[in-house]
Amino acid sequence: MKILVTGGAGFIGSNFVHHVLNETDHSVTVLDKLTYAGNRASLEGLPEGRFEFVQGDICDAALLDELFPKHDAVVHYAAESHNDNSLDDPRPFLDTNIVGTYTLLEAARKHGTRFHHISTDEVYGDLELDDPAKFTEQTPYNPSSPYSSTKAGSDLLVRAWVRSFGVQATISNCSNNYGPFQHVEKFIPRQITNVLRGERPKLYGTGENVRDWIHANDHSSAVLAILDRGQIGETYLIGAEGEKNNKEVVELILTQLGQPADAYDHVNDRPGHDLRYAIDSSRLRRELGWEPRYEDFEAGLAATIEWYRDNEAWWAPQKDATEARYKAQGQ
Ligand code: NAD
Ligand code: TDX
Repeated sequence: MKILVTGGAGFIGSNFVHHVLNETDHSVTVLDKLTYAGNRASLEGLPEGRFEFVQGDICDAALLDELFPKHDAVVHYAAESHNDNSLDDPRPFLDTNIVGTYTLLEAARKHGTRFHHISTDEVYGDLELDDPAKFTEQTPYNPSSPYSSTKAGSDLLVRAWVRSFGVQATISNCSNNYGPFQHVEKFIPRQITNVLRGERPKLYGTGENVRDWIHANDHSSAVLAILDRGQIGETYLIGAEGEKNNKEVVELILTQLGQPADAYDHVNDRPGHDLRYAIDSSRLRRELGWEPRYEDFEAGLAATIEWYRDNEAWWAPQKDATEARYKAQGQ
């Protein structure tokens, strides 16, 4: 297959591109606008004959008309992805997440292209800390932030284009990813790079908020399984039983880096901060036979810390501007 990967210079998209080129015979074209979150350096050293990079915007219908007929499938990762940025300026989230997804769906309809839409568990809102239930494919949509509401809107567009126009699409909603190539604005890389620079980690509010962590490579293997064997029109939840509260994660990072576990600061909480996410991925496991390979979070975190230690040249150029933005928000 020839796969067009939107947002392939971002965190999870670049992990997917490496995964596909390592694990299959498919070839890949990345379509990426290279916003502040995209990094060409995340795609270095890939086999030339099977990999191509196109810089461009998913809202550019004429460019999509050129690219779609040359590909068998499109996997759509491109998005504005950071909740804090969406609270500061929601507009780019509407443009890329809503209008961009609409533009891609119209191209998929016109060219009859298989389409896989990457989404998030945040479309379901949040859970109480002691709620025994987890999100399933049947959980009603209830997004909280401008980011998650635009992702929810994009999911609904995909469902409508399947039902109304017969577009050959699937959707996946995944929990929080960690691993190499994640922008330092996000929680885990921010804290690792703070400690590596001699700064203290910054915990929003009390730190009791729970996220359900999955390694980006496990997300990639799940997406490949859905592309291969998923049922058109269906939604699959992706998760790896990785619930941890933010305080526990910061303490692990500090300990693994040889610091006292309490050497962090509490900073302003995120407005509207979702309390807890938890994924029930039994449909994906049962119907498509998928299993996560990186189930030991502490080992995965240690490897991620090593990656940031070894790749300061990759993250250092983003760090000062990111911290300046957070400082202005008291975070
Ligand atoms: P990211 O911010 O690291 O990367 C986004 C990429 O999209 C960047 O390379 C950026 O340049 C590109 N992009 C942005 N706007 C574009 C446009 N208009 N045209 C073309 N390219 C554009 O994001 P990420 O964390 O890798 O997330 C990727 C996808 O996975 C998103 O759809 C996100 O909603 C979803 N997701 C993320 C997580 C997570 O934990 N990070 C969890 C579940 C789902
Ligand atoms: O400095 C910080 N301190 C802190 O306590 C930052 C940056 C975050 N946090 C908290 C907020 C969240 O409870 O850590 C948790 C994780 O924060 P983020 O990394 O911003 O992720 P989150 O808001 O949970 O969203 C992520 O997972 C779902 C991705 O960014 C989304 O793209 C994805 O859809």
